[in-house]
Amino acid sequence: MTPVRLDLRDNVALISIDSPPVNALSHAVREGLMSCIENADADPDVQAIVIICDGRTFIAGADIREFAMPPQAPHLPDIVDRIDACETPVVAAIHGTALGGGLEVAMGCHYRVALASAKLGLPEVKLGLLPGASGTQRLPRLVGAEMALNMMLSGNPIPAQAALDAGLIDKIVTTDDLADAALDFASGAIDKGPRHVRDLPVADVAEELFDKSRANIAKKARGLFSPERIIRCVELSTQLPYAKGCKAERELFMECKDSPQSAGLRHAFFAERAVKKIPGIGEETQVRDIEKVAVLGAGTMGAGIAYSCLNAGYNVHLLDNNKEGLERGHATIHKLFEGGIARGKISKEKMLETIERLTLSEIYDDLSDADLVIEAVFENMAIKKEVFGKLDQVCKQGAILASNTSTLDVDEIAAATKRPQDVIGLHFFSPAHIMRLIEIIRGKETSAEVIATSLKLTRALGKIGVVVGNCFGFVGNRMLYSYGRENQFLLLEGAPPEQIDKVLYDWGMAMGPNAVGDLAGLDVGYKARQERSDLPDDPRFYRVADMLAELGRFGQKTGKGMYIYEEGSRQPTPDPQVQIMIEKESRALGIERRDISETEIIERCIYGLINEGARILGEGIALRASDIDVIWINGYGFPRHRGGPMHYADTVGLKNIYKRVCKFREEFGAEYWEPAGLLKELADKGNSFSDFDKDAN
Ligand code: 3H9
Repeated sequence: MTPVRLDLRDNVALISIDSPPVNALSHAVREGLMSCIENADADPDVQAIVIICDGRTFIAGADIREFAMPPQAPHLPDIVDRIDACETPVVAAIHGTALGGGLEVAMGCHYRVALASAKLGLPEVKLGLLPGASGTQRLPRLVGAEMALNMMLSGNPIPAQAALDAGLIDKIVTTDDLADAALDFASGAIDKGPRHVRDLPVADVAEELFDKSRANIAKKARGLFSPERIIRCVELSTQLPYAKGCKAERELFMECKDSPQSAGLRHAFFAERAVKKIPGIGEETQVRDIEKVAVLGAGTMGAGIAYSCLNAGYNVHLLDNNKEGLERGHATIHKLFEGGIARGKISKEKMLETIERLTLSEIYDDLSDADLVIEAVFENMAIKKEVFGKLDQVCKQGAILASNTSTLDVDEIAAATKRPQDVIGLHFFSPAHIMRLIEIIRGKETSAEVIATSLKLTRALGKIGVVVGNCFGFVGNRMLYSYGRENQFLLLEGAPPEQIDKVLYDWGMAMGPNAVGDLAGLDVGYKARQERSDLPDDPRFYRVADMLAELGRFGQKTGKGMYIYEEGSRQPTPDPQVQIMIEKESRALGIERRDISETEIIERCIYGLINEGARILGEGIALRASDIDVIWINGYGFPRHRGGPMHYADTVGLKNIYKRVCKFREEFGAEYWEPAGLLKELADKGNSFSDFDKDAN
C-alpha cells in the first residue's frame, strides 16, 4: 500500500503521508509525495493543496537508514522544488515534530500552519550533515540568517509559538482538528496565491555574524566537519541568488554525507535506540509501578540520583545513617536546584513544589513503602551486603532493590537477600544529574519484570539505560582498566601526562585520561585497586597513580594530583615535580624512557579498549557491539562522531586492529595484549562488529 494518499475535499487536495513510526522520507514516501503533488497540481479542479501526516508526527526528516545506500530518485531537493513550483497555494499542516527534510518540505510549501504543541527544527548537524534540500537557503529567508544559524548549529527544535514569532509558520491552530483547520486556511489562501520562500530576500546581517559563529564553533564543535559547512551555506544565502546557493548546499551536503563523521553519528543515533531491544523483554513484559524511590546514601552520588528522581516526578526518600551526611546531601540537592534556577531551567515556585516530594531520615523502616530503593553507599562488598540484608528485612514484597555499584558482583550482593529476582545494578555516572548513561546490570536471577521496569525508569529520568551482564566493572569500567593501564605504562615509558592528554583530547576524547583521573579523584581508583586481589603482579601496573594517591595528591580536590591546580581553578598545569617523580620511578623499574609518538599513544589506549570490548562481547556481557559504543559515548567522553570504540574499530578494519594487537603482544607481553577470541574470529572472516550485531539480532 502506498504511504501517501491524495483525497479531494471540495476544491482542495489533501495529501496525507502515513509511514510509521515517524513519517521519514523513505524512497516510497518520496515517490508517493512526488506523484501526489504532480497529480494535484495537474488537476484543474484543485485550487489549493494541503500536506499533512497521519500518526504521531509530521515528517521527521530524511530516512536516515537510506544514507548508507545509493541515492534513488526522486531526490528530496527535487520534490521540494516541485512543491514550490505548484501553481496553486500549498499549505503544510504540522503536528508533532517537523524535522530536517520534513521542515524542508514544509518550507517548500507556500504556507505553514501548526498545532501549538508542534516543534520545528533542522537537526542535521547532530548527524554530521547539513540541511540538504534547500533548508540552508530557505530558513534564512524566513527567519533571518542569525536565527537560522542558531537553529542549524544547535540542531535543537523550536516550539510553534517561537516559529510563529519568527515568521517560520503562518498560523497556530488552536482546534484539535488540524486537517480541517489547514483546509480552511488553504481555502483562504486561494485568492492570495502561492508565496514562494525562495523569492524572499535574506534580511541584512551584521558583518561580524559569520566570523563570530566560526569562533564559537571552534570551541563548541571541536573537530566537527559539518558546522563550518553550515555556516558557509548560510553565508552564501546572503550573497548568492537562491538557485546558486542551493547548488553550493548540495555539494557541501554530499561532502558531509560521505564523511566518516556522519557515519559515526548516524551509527550513534541508531545504537542509542537499539539499547531498548532486549531478548525476552517485550511489550508483554509486566512493568512495576514506581511512585516512591528511596535513595540510600546521601553523598554526592546519592544526592545527584535523588535530584534526578525528583525532577522526573517521583516521591523521593533520602536515607543516610549519619545525620551530618544527610544534612550535606539535603544541601547538595538544594544547590543543584539553585543552579537550575540560575540557568533558567526551573522556576523558584516549581523548585519549592518539587522539593516537597523529598523526605529524609536515618531510619531503615521508613523504606517499607518504597517501590524502588537505589543504594549509593561506599563501594565495598561487606558494606553493600549488610545494607542489602537490612533492605530485605524492611522493604515490601515486590520492591526493586538496586545497587549503584560501579564494579562489584551484583549476584553476590543479591545473595544477601532472599529475593535475588528483585535485585539489579543501576550504575549511574557522576555527576548523576548530568550524565545520561545508566548501566543496568542484570544478575543471574534478576527478573525480566525488574529489567523492563529499570529500562522504563531510565527513560523517565531522561537517561539512556544499557542492559549489561555481571562481571567486575561490567562494560564501562572493565574497559576503562585497559585504557588507564596503557596510559600509566606510557607515562613510565616516556610520555609526559600533558602529551598523552593532548593527543587523546585532539583525537576527540572529552578530556585526557590524566585530567580525568584528577577530576574523579586519584584516591577513588586507588581504593578500588586495594580491594582487588586479582590484579596483575606487576610493579608497573597503575604505579604512577598509586604513588600520587599515597602522597595525598588526589587531584582537583586537593589542588594537586597528576597536575597542579591554582586555588579555585580546574585548569590543570603540568607539575615538574611529578615529571621528576615519574622519571625516577622509570629508572627504579629499569624502564628505558623514549620518545613516544602520537600514533602509539592513540593505538595503545584505544586498541586496548577495543580488545577488551571484544572480549566483553565474546563473553556475552554486552548484547551488541553498539551497546558498548553507547556506553563509551555517554559515560566516558568517547567522541560521538567516531561512533564509539567498536564502530571506530570497524572503520579502521578489524584485520588491522588484530594485527596491531598481535604486534603489541610481541612488544609488551601477552598478559595485557592477548587478542580477544572474538576479535581474531571476526578479523579472520573479514567481518566487522557491525556484522556481529546483525548476526546476533
Ligand atoms: C535529513 O533530513 C537530511 C535532509 O536535510 C536532506 C536530505 C537530502 N529515519 O527516536 P525514537 C526511527 S537528516 C529513519 O525512538 P521518539 C528510530 O530509529 C534527518 N528512522 O522516537 C526508531 O526506530 P526503532 C533529520 C528514524 O518519539 C523510531 O523511528 N531528522 C528517523 O523518541 C522511533 O524513534 C532527524 O534527525 C529517521 N529520520 O522521537 C530526526 N527518525 O523503533 C531524527 C526516527 O526501530 N529523529 N527514526 O528503534 C528524532 O529526532 C526522533 O526520532 C523523533 C521521535 C523526535 C522524531
